[in-house]
Amino acid sequence: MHIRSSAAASSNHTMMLPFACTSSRSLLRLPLARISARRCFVTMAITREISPRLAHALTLTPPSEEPISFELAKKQHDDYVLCLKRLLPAVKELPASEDYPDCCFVEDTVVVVRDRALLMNLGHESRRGEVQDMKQVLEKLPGINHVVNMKSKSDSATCDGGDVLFTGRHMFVGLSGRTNEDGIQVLREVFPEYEVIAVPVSGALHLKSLVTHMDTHTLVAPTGELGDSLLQDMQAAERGYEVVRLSNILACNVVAVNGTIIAQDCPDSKLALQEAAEENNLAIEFVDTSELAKVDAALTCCSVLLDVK
Ligand code: CIR
Repeated sequence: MHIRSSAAASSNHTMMLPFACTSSRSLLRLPLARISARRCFVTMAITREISPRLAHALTLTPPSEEPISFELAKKQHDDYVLCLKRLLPAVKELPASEDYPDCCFVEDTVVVVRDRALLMNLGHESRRGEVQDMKQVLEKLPGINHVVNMKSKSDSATCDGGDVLFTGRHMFVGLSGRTNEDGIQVLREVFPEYEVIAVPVSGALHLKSLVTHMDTHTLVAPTGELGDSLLQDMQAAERGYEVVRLSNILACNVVAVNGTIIAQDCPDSKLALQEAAEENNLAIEFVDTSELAKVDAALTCCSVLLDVK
């Protein structure tokens, strides 16, 4: 019961119970085919190189004493892209932009579900121009049949892709400093076949800074009250999610790709994640993007994942 042991790190174990519901035994009773059917399939990723002006990227937190190192950030980003290349048949890398210090955080620019792409009107004005290059790429991509601009649907709507957690069954959207109610309404309009659930976000930049998914039925979320209230707002248990609880928030941001999860190499959560991956019949690869975390970036933000035929 490894996941329960990570859950036990919560400050409030009683409240945790509805969400700490994965156990080796319950999963072992599930046929392997059913576990495999929960995997997230991806055919392609889009990434973008780090801007030479990364040092000017937005930050919520005061800049750390140690300034961000472009070289180290680039190496960490390159390692992440290499990892994607090992797992995916295609990775399209866009060149960096001098104009947009945050340009490598492509996840924020678009939400894609199969052949439909919704270009975001990003919450921070300084990042809005990043969408143009993504638009050009998507419009030329075979398999993408609809490219819609959020701005064309509503003038007041804003949303960052980092707030959109699409598990394959539900679309949870963070109501954050970057994403507003009108933005969530546009998502409902463009993806009407999915339930779009607004989730208030505090204490982090985006919803996915706090919670992500390993597969279509398993979330990764922080221990403690922060995770408890988030999971309650998401009605995670009622919607049939098992949850891996980790004490390190950065480690809760994982990327699910074709039966493998890519995760941050955080020593305090590594073992719990490894055990959780194994219990869910998933492989795991660890990377380090700690330098990008200095500008509030998580792992998911460095790619747009597509399932195009
Ligand atoms: C920003 O504040 O917009 C960037 N410095 C970080 C964006 C990270 N995006 C993400 O995790 N989805």
